Amino acid sequence: HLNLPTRKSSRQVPMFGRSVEFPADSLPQKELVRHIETTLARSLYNCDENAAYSGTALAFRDRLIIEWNKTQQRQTFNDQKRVYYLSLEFLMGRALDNAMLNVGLKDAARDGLKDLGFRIEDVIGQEHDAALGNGGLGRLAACLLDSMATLNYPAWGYGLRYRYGIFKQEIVNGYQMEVPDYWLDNNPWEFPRHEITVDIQFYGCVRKYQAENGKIMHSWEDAEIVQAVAYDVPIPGYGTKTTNNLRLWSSKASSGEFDFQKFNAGDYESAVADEQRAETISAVLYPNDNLERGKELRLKQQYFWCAASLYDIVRRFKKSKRAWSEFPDQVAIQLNDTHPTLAIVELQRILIDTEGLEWDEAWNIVTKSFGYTNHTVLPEALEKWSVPLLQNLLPRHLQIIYDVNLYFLQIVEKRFPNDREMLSRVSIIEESHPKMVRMAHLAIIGSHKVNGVAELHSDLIKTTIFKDFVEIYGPDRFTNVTNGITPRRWLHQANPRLSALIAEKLGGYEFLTDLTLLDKLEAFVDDKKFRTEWAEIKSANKLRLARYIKETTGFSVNPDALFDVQVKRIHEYKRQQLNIFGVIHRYLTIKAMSAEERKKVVPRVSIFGGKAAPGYWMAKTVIHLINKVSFVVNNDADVGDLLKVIFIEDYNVSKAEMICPASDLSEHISTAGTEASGTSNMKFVLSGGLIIGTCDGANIEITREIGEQNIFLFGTLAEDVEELRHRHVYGQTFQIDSQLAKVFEAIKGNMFGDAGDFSALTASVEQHGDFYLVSDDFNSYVTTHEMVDEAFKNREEWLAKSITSVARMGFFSTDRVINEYADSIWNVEPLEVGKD
Ligand code: T68
Repeated sequence: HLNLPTRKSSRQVPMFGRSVEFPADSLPQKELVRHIETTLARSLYNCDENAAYSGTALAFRDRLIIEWNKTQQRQTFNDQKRVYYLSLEFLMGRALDNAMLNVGLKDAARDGLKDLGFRIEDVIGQEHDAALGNGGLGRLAACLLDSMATLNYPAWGYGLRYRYGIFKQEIVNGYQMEVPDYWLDNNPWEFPRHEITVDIQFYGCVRKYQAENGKIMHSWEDAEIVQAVAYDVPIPGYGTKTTNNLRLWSSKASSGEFDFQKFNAGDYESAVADEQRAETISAVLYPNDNLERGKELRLKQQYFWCAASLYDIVRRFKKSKRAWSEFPDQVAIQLNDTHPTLAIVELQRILIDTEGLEWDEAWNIVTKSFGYTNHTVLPEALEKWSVPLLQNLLPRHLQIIYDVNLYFLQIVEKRFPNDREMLSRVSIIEESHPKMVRMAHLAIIGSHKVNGVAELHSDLIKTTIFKDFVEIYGPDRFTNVTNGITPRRWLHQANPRLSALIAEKLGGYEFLTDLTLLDKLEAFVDDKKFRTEWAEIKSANKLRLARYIKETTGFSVNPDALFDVQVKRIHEYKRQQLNIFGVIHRYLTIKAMSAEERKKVVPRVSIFGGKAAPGYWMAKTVIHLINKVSFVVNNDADVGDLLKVIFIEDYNVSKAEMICPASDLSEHISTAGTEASGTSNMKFVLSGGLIIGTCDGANIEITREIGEQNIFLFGTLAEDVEELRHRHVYGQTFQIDSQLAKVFEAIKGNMFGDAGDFSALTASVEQHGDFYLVSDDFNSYVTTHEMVDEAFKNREEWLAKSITSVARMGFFSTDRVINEYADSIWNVEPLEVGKD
């Protein structure tokens, strides 16, 4: 790092009609002005916020590039084992703020921008989120990259460079509308590498031939070719020079594809159509989370990205001229869910078809190299691809899959003779019509380690969906790595004042790279001044959110009310419907109160945010109901400040950075056993918010760390879910909770507009077996919220819980997560900076 003193802003420079001389120690300012005037060819006289953003980004980018080049050189020269993180999603959010904090010159940039007449927050706000992901899975990938760089691991991310990220959500008359997110114009954070291209094959057929040595070989022929072009994104670490690489592939017609024959024959249109078809592969991110739909284009995306990444990884390995047997000593490939499972098959194909290795030797290398992370037990989210689809698109891969399956089933048959049921249960091929390839089975068989993302989840996969595989391989193939978050973004960047207050108490910012140091905060729980400042920071964060709500929705909320937040993808299993039914119950309760009773009510703001998959009708209905309730409640003068309901449009990473630090309470209320981990629960607690939640995912470990007295748990336990579901369907009578029944009466009485609009929501509970146990958990949910109200009345107690919880969150850093992956799955060492 350049260790430059930060400059006190010596004088204000008016925006217009000035000549400026910049002090020499204001490097960012000098550099950004140079970029505005030269790179952007703009004069300072017409420099708007957007140009100020571009100039600042370019100035910081320059610094990253230098470290990035050095890091890559050092890693190449050192030639030790590298990690390759394959993820179809990287939900990066904004990069400038992160770059400024990592380079360590944010204060200097603030001063420099101020001199030019800009507030740094406004400039940061100009950046378009890089939103190449749906939710938790994509954001986890981004947090892991941050930690790998910070801990100096030689690591690459590989993904797709979608032209359109996750859609932008607009709420029109209470309904979600989807608007395309074209984000690539003026993106200073990516570097096209037009010289790094890979030809990717699709379709065609397989030819058997006899090689010179007499061996029978296979070649994939007459395939269509699409070109993959690399785009690189620098990933700076915090407090280190290490700057790793995220390589995103973009699809392009290969020069052969843009058919000059056709072109010259005057068939210009069809030549261009071919080109567009190739570019379609990386055009759009699929907007489903926890649902698989089996679309051919999605499969094309997966293979395109896996094949390009594998080619790159193999090319890099081959430069070292090592024997193939050393591949697993040089390469660890982690599969973020089953989306990259074809990489397993592709590596086997390269080794046997191109490199001429024997099957067993190749397969041994493959399984030693791969690890697979599972993120869900929901059956509708487990990937399956139809055999005919694969046969057509990737004929050679299908053959290899069948061979892998055959050898695997032979082993199973030997160990469990005569257990035919077992064979059909664990087979990669599901014998349905059409036959389907079960990607999770392939991922398990092709990896040396499989991990879940929280303790309960890792136990569940071992006892339910992957039970047979535990019997076959033994328990050692399965492990747990509980998720985390990067404290750089989710504490230091999102909540700078809290970070500064903690640093003041702990005597520095070391906690940002060793989060367990937070435990030293407990010593200050009773420190009056500290508590006051802590409370003041929360208030300021709430005030900022209140202003944002006013600007964007027009509704005024009382910043002293309890801010109760649920922001995440909208999904029935996450139970936003439980939350909004609870809000309606609260509204009805207040309406029925006397003036005297109302004086005791703790004012609340219920805040929702999140996107529904465009084709997920139930989820869209939930959004519609929230918005209708919001309209009715917020315009009811009789209720006033006692209750407000807000839906924040277009929830994304940068909004999360504003929302998390502003919550008093956040909701993580999935039906027990359905949420693999959850990571926003960690973000809220790390910013001093409390949680209401079920015994699900990482909530359980959060409870263990922070203490039961500091969290509001409620609801059915995972072990009881199945029995209840069974009773709902086969029991004599299904009695809906009486308080929930009143909520449904209100909805059916058209209190929130046409009841017909919401009949699917009530029917799902009353008529369709209440699969998500909304009725079963309703009473305990409402009662627990009453406890929350009581607790919030005692501000001092609440503050103590808040501080204690933060102090005990050390475990949930992705730094810990990465070290666990490195030790127990990848077997990689950091490459110490300055030791080359
Ligand atoms: C989430 N999964 C889990 N999936 O739901 C969450 N799925 O519990 C966990 O904390 C998080 O992963 C990180 O482990 C997802 O976010 C998806 O977004 C997704 C996208 C495409 C296909 C399937």
